[in-house]
Amino acid sequence: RAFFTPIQDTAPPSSTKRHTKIAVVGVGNVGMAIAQTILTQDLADELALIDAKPDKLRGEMLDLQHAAAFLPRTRISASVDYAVAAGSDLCIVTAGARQIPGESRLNLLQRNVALFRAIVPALARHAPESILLIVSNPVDVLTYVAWKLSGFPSNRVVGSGTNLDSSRFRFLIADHLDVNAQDVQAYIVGEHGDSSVALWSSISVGGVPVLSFLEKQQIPYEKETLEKIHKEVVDCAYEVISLKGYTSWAIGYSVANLARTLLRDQRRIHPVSVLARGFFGIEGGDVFLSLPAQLGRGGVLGVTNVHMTEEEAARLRKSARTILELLSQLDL
Ligand code: 6V0
Repeated sequence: RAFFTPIQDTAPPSSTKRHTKIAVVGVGNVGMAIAQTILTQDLADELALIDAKPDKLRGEMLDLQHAAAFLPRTRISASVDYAVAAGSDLCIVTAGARQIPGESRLNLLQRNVALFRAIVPALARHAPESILLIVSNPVDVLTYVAWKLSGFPSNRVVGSGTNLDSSRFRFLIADHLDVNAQDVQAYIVGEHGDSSVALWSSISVGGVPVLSFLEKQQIPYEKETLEKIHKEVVDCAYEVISLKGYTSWAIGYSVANLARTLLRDQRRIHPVSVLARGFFGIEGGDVFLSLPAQLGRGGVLGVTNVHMTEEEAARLRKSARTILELLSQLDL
């Protein structure tokens, strides 16, 4: 006897919401923070986890599955075989090698490129229509690598880039002005890392442009305070890592936020790593770095013509040169 008595002729109407599947590669601190945020925010019907360590992978899968009674219904699967990602709409890559003490950044990068050679073509084969969202560091370089290895059009390859740096920036400005971070519009662009660029000239709070407001009111503001806030954005990742060993919660929320915009076609603007050649005078080759981009179901829909001072644009081009320099040393 069936537990459930089916009612005949109940084929779902054709307008039923389509099935959404997300694959997360790498179930370390970052991958799991992303996975759990995706589950609590009900962003997918199906979540596929992939890692190279089968025991850790199965343990994490079971642990999440055991929360089913408290979560929106999501089918969770896990495998070391990329076939588990078949048909995914979004593939999030967080797999990365850990730095060996004394290892150069370039050597670590080269090892991550080797990992990507195993990961990206496999994802592209099993989920050929998906959007690739790269989180592993150095994220701008690895997003370029993923674009090359996938053969995907550039609008379907995005790096989480400075989305996280920008939310740290908004938090610090909000804290300084005692307002809500959600009312602060502020972007960090360029490289996710030391050469990132704070766009002070375009910051607004509740629609009020901050710098020109202060200038008009002849309120003296200290350039030093502004620079201190940007420096804090750059340094705070190092601080979290030195205190707890890794960063996870903020990157988890930030990537889940990107997943929502992409899969639900929210057309919101996020500072993320996109193919930036030709924008704001960036030249010298194909390079991925963060610009405020409009995202939706089609991936990257466009780049915002955000206001930049000549100094800010010059810093952005310098940031591009830093990444291009790394790319030129890569053995791809
Ligand atoms: P972690 O906890 O070491 O997890 C990495 C995971 O990747 C482990 O579970 C590994 O088993 C797995 N892995 C390694 N090789 C493979 C492979 N070939 N295939 C599948 N899985 C593999 O690291 P953590 O989760 O802390 O960080 C992951 C990556 O995210 C690192 O590169 C970080 O630098 C990067 N971050 C990027 C941020 C951003 O803003 N873009 C922010 C935080 C961390």
